Amino acid sequence: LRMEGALQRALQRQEFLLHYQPVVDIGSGVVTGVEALLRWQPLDREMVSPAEFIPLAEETGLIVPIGDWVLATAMRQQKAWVDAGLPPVRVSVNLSARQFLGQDVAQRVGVLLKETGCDPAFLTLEITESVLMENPVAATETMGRLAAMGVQLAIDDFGTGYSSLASLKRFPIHSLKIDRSFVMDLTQDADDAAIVNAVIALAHSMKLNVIAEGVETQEQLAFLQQHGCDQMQGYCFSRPVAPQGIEAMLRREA
Ligand code: G
Ligand code: G
Ligand code: MN
Ligand code: NA
Repeated sequence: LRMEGALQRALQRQEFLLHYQPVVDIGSGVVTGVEALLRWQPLDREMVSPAEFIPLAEETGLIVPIGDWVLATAMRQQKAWVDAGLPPVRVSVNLSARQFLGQDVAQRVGVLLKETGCDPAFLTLEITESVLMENPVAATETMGRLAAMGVQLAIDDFGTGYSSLASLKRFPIHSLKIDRSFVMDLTQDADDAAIVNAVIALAHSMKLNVIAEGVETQEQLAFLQQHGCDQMQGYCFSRPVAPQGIEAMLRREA
């Protein structure tokens, strides 16, 4: 497989980078956090979207070293922003199935917290609903160890999988992220509006923070605001940007 070799070389050649998308408090409009999103910039070609290479990286297992690089880089960045005197910002990192279930991720995060000086209280790990439901018992155990270190946990793409309310209650999580597919047609589709409302109510009844993803329009934003959603991310506020772009936003707010 040519792509597999290319991905392997990309790590060695340091062709990966992270962009960060602001997560905004809906009430105040303040940037409270960022989500780290992987980018691949080959030397002499156009940027490759993670949608194109993450599935292959998952299949081949390369997602483990790549994901480890993402985790370490995002944690170092969080510390660098603190050291630069910027207002504290929560950094969220996506964990893949293999990273979360196939290795001792809690142990690895513990090592990286020491190595990077990242503040665990400002680190969130995002795990998709489907990954959690692949092995709810192991997931609960791993999440418990991460939560004990002070790291926060979020369920990503919420609503696209099938978590039971019982397991949702057992997971030591802090946030639910409403999948972009429900936000997209929120203002046209009554079913999507009902689903979003139900997820907000569910999250709040369990004392969880709720974040809407993929918010593109003022109408969607107004709906989410009216219905008590806590935070949002999406093109309507900002696309994912290079770290310097985040720094500029945080300086404007400081
Ligand atoms: O940023 P973008 O929309 O291109 O991301 C496409 C997909 O890749 C999304 O589903 C996103 O969750 C996933 N993704 C982006 N960065 C990472 C990462 O660092 N690790 C994992 N596992 N998935 C990521
Ligand atoms: O799976 P995950 O939620 O981690 O993926 C986030 C992906 O969604 C990223 O690839 C990011 O670039 C993309 N994204 C972020 N905001 C928006 C948005 O407002 N609209 C659309 N279409 N995509 C978005
Ligand atoms: Mn995510
Ligand atoms: Na998502």
